[in-house]
Amino acid sequence: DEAIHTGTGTGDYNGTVTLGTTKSGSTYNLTDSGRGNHKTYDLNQRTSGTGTLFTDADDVWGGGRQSAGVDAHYGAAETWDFFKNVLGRNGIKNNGVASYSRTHYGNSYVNAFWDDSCFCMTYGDGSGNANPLTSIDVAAHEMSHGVTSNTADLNYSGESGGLNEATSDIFATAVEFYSGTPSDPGDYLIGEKIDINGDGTPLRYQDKPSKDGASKDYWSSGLGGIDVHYSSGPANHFFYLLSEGSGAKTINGVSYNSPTSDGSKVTGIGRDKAIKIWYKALTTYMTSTTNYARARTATLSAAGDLYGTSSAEYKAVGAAWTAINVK
Ligand code: ASN
Ligand code: ZN
Ligand code: CA
Repeated sequence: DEAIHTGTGTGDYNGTVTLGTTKSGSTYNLTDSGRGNHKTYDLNQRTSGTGTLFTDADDVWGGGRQSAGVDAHYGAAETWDFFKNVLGRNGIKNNGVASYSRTHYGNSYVNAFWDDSCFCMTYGDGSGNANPLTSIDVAAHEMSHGVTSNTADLNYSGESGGLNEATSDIFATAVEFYSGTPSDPGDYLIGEKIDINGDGTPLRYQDKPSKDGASKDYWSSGLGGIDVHYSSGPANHFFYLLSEGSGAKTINGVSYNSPTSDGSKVTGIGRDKAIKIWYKALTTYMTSTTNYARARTATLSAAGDLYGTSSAEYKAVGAAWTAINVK
């Protein structure tokens, strides 16, 4: 006697949200049958296995150990809905089959990750000033690694590794705007809720990636030699410029000021078109060895398919790559 239910949950980040749950006997559990039976588990500080499926007596979730489960389950659901409703993709493999989420990994673990071998996402609790790693942009980032693995499969080193990382950041931002809870409205910052530095700053900035002290704003010939979380910078910057344009802008209370390598001005085409172009490029034109130069070609091809090669959208794609020194 298993039945689909809609619970409510309050985690650390998204206010009170609805959750896809299942009733088994007299107990509810975090199994989302409307989204491929996505399940969310409590690893109980272990670092292997799946731990235990979260259960609850009254389908009202949150507090204590459940809060991370609520946020992880919600983040996976919103990411699933974004890919389905905005991009027409039915799950990570486009076959309706869900991954699963594991929370409370290890002790004071300040990271989250996607793993191809388990087809699952895993979240640490954070430590010190670093909050649990279960904010929606982090969840969407990790789940999007699964999409990349099952499409372009960009090699996780060199320039393709930077493009792989940027792809996860780009979808992370798109999902955060799509979901848009009052307590975590959309922004072009990655991991701003985690407070990993203890001073309120995010992990990464898409309008001007060098604000993190390590990421690059523009392509240069040495880019493939640095960590993929820093060589992602120019592609994140491309996405910001294509979406919002260069110069100063405030969105949902956050101020941005995005520069260009050559002083050119870029006019944005909006996030909705930019994300459709990136997704089509990722799923149609990019391969495991795509570098920045070929990413330019891939996104131009995608923009041509979607909007025509004479369109303002096509021209903006070229202008945004030129602005980050990919010509
Ligand atoms: N959170 C990191 C990422 O998704 C974990 C890692 O570096 N593998 O990129
Ligand atoms: Zn990543
Ligand atoms: Ca964010």
